[in-house]
Amino acid sequence: MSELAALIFDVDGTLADTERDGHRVAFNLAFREAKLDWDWTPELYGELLAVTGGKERIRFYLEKYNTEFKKPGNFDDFVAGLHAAKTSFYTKLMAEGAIPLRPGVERLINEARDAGMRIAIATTTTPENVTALLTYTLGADSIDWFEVIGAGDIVPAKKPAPDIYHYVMEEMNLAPEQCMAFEDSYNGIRSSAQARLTTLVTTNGYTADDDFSGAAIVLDQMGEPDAPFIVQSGEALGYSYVNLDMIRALHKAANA
Ligand code: XBP
Ligand code: MG
Repeated sequence: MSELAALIFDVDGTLADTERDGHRVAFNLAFREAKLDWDWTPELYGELLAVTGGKERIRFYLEKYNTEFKKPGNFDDFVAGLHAAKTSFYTKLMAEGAIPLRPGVERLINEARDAGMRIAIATTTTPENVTALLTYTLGADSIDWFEVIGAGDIVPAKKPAPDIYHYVMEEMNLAPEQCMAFEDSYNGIRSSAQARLTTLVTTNGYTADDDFSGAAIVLDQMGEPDAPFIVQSGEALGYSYVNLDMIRALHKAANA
């Protein structure tokens, strides 16, 4: 059996609850700036999350929810421009400290670093967004803690395709059985499971009812010593908050 060598984290929904009060708000600010009357409500945004990637999500919205909109001739540039504005608004929101890390995330990352465990990121979001979130939560130095930050358009096929996990593992020269993935959504678990990774899921408001088949365990959060997680499916092996011992035990059970 392979020993656990690395933790690979998804970002949105896993490290921080960024979708409703971060990405969604930034999209709406970009729409307003472009004089578009589009309004992505929290409910509508939950449906738009079916598609990963901001540019892809804008296209999906126009194809499915706003078919009356007359697309400009230079449609690709139009989408790219809107999305660039959205990224700028999003990173400003992060700089204002709009979104904290989820419970247990900072503790687990620190524990992993202290133990010499390798850490990396596999996300569909734009690289600048990852840098901004890390900088304004863990500090600018934290960007270098992650050996690989696989993000955005670095792979053409975003989650649920497994490509971003393949990219990260290839960069780290690791096999799936040496890694543990952390995800929060249906598209996320599809991606990590297809890459044959043992995956710990923490759900959030948008993903609580998702299908997490293939996950080693599904929790409501990582939890803290004084604020235990709730198990949604799987076996917590006697643990009440996620720490490195629990991750090693889950990894061992899944890869036995
Ligand atoms: C979440 C996503 C992203 C963000 C928006 O990815 O699907 O598209 O919602 O970011 P993950 P961009 O959970 O894998 O981190 O607008 O930069 O694409
Ligand atoms: Mg996610």
